[in-house]
Amino acid sequence: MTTFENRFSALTKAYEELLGRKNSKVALGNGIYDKYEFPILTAEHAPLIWRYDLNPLTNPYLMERFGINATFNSGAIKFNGKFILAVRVEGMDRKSFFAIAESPNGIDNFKFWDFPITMPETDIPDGNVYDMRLVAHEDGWIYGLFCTERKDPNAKKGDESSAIAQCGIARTKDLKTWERLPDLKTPSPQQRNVVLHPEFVSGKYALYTRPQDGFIEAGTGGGIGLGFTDSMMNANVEKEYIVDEKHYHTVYEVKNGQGPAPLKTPKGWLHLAHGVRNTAAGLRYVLYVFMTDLVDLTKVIYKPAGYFIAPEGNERVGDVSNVAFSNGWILDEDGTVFIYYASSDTRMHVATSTLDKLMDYCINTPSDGFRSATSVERLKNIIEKNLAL
Ligand code: M1P
Repeated sequence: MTTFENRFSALTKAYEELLGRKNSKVALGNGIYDKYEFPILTAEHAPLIWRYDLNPLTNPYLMERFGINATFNSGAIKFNGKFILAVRVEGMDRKSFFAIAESPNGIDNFKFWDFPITMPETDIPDGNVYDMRLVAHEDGWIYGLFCTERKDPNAKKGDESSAIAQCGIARTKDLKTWERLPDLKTPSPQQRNVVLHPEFVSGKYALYTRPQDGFIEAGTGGGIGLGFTDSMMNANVEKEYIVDEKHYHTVYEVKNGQGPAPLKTPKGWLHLAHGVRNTAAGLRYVLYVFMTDLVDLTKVIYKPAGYFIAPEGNERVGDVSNVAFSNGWILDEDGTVFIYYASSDTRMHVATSTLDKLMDYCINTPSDGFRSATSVERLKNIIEKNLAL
């Protein structure tokens, strides 16, 4: 056998084994959700037809021609009976793009479609695009809202890092053909983590925003905001109302951001968000949940203290270590919630729960008292009740 034939046969075998691998729940868990043994998508899940020129004449050594660095921060939707992720795929050239991966059961056998998404551009080309939130809006379109990043035109000579992040908007009916709409306009100089609410609110589109001063720092604009626009064709939010603020000595003291679109429950809208705090080892990103009023979307009605999902074990290590990030979840017909989260800007995982469990967690977990003494009081309350049983 030639070098090409040997490598092709070994690569195909390894790839098929990876895609066919069954995933199982990690034993015991915390009663709120179950994590799973394996990541659901890694760079190695990228199809061989992406990574290699498979012609022995032009690639006799069967070398990688288009290296994939990571597969993370994915939007999610159930579509035609399949669990669909709009994955942030990052090449070795550091550019991110979107590609659809689908699974029959939501926990394993995720397979990329042959072609990545061809995302049309606006008049100002995107430098990098990432973190798409997929939302089936009641207007009949599926929207993909994502971050579009471009070099800051006012960057000083020699500054090749300063960038401006804004919210790109596209819509589709089939997840294959995408229509790009103008970027969102808001009063904030930068925007990331913008998410479309799935229902009209008083006839308007509602958008969760994250006003921020700089490319990295949320600064004075920190918090998850909410704004309204008459149309998505020229989306323009004139005022942002802060729904969930940053707060001293919490897991979201530096910045936070809405995850996927909230899920409607009988008791309120259920939100998944990420919170960021600083440490001597750098920023730490964790996920937390809260609920807002069904009518007044700016009113937080339940918010458990602390984090819901944090990076653990191998999840803690990657390109940007100590990060858990989510921009996709799926509520299935039977009430199961598939929570898709990425670890350390490197790979995708799933955790499963139910709408009932998540509501119970939100409503019955004590909220943050913001001081050590209040945490001790909450703990004593639980202990006393248990000892009285
Ligand atoms: O590197 C961690 C995350 O950083 C950004 O999130 P935020 O805007 O909240 O700081 C994003 O670039 C995100 O993609 C990334 O996972």
